[in-house]
Amino acid sequence: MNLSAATRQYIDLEEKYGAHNYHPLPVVLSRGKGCYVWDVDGKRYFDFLSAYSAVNQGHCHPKIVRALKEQAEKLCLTSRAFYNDTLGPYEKFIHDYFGYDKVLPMNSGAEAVETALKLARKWGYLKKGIPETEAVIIACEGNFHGRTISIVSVSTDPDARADYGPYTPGFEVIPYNDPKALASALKEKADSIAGFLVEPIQGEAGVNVPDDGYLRSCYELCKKHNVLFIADEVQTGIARTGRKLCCDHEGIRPDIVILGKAVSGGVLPVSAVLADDEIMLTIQPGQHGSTFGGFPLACKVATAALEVIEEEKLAEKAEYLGQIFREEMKKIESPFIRLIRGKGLLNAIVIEPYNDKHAWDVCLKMAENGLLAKPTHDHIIRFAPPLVITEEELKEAIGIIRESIKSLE
Ligand code: IF1
Repeated sequence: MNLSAATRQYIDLEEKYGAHNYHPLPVVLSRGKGCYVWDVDGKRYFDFLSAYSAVNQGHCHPKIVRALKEQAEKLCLTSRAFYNDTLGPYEKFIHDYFGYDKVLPMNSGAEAVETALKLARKWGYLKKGIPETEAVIIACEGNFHGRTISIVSVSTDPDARADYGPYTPGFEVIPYNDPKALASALKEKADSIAGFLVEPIQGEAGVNVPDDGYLRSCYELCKKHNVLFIADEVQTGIARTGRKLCCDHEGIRPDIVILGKAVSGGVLPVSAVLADDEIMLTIQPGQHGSTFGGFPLACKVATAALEVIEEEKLAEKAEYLGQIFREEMKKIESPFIRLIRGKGLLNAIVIEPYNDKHAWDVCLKMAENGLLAKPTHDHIIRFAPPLVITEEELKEAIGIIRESIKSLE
C-alpha cells in the first residue's frame, strides 16, 4: 500500500510513543458516519469491523451523540458515593429491556466478565454451599473474554496468556461445542462447580458458530447440576447476530448475561452484568464496584443506544442482511475462500492461502478498494458491518470484497 505523508506521520507517532500491543492495518481514520469511516486523506471506507461489534448502531449516531452532549453539559460523574438522577432510571430501563431483576454496571467488557466470575463464586459459596476456596468455573477452549490476569488464566491462546503467570486458580477448560465434555466435567465434581462461562459464538476464535442446540444442551446440564450458565454476550449481544441476545436463538435465558461494546453504540466504554436477585444480591455494599461504573454519561448514552436498536429494528435487519451476505459470498468462486460462516451480521470467511497471498493481503487489497476488515488467527477474516448498513450498501460492499479477492488470484 502507498501511504500518504499524513498517514505515515500518524503511524510513526504511534510507533514511537505508544506501546506496541497492536498491529493495525495501515489506515489512519479521522471521521465516521453510519457504516462509513474516512481516513486523514479524505478517502471513504465501509467499516466491516465496527470496532469489534461495538458500533452496531453506526458511527456517531445522532441520537446517541445528542444524549452524550446533553448529559455532558449537566453532570458527568458523581461516583457511587452519592445517588444521582440517571442511574436509577437507567437500571429500570435495563430491567424492562432485558427482563432481569437487576443490573450491575461496569465499563469494559473484561470488567464485566470479572464481575460475573465474582458473582458466580459468591453465589457458589453463599447459595450453593461450595466449601470455601473450592469454587470452579468452567470455560471453553478457544475462548476470548478479555485481558485481565484472571481472564487470561482461562485463555488457551498463547498470545493472550504467555508470560502473564502466575495464573488465577479455580478454572477448568473443556472443548467448545461439545455438550458431552460439559456433562462429564459436571458429573465429576458438580458440587464444586459454580458456573459455566461461554460465548454463544466464539468471536476471536474466528466466528466459531456452535451446532444448533449446543447452548440449550449446556443450559439444561447446568440446570440439572445447579451450576450457573454465564453467557458472554459482549460481542454477540445487542442485535449483532439477528436477536437482541444471541442466546435468544435457542430460547434460553442465561443465569448471568455479560454485555459490553454496543451497549453504548461505541460512544463510551459501557458494560453491564445482568442477573436475578438470588445471584445479584450476594454482593453487598463495599464488596465490588468501579469509579465510573454506571456514571451519568454512560446511563444516558446507553439508554439512547439501546433505544436505537429497537427504533431501527436492528436485530431484524441483522438477521435479514446476514442471510443476503452469506448467500452472496457463497456465490464467489475463488481458491482463496475455504468456508463462510456466521449468524446475523457476525460473519467470517476462512482463507486458503494462494499464490503466497494470505488473509492479511486480502485485507490490504480490500482497504485499497475502500473496505476495512481485519484478519484473526492469520487465516480468518471477520465481516461485521454496522447494523445500520442498507441492503444496497451491503451489496456494494460485497462487490468490493469480490473484486478484491478476484484481483489477487
Ligand atoms: C482486544 C478479539 C473481538 C469479547 C468477549 C469480552 C471481551 C471481548 C466475547 C472484553 C473483547 C475484543 C477486545 C479487543 C479485540 C476484541 C476481539 F478479537 F480479541 F476477540 F472483538 F473479537 N468478551 N473483544 O470479544 O471486552 O474488555 O475489550 O471491552 O482486546 O484487542 P473489553
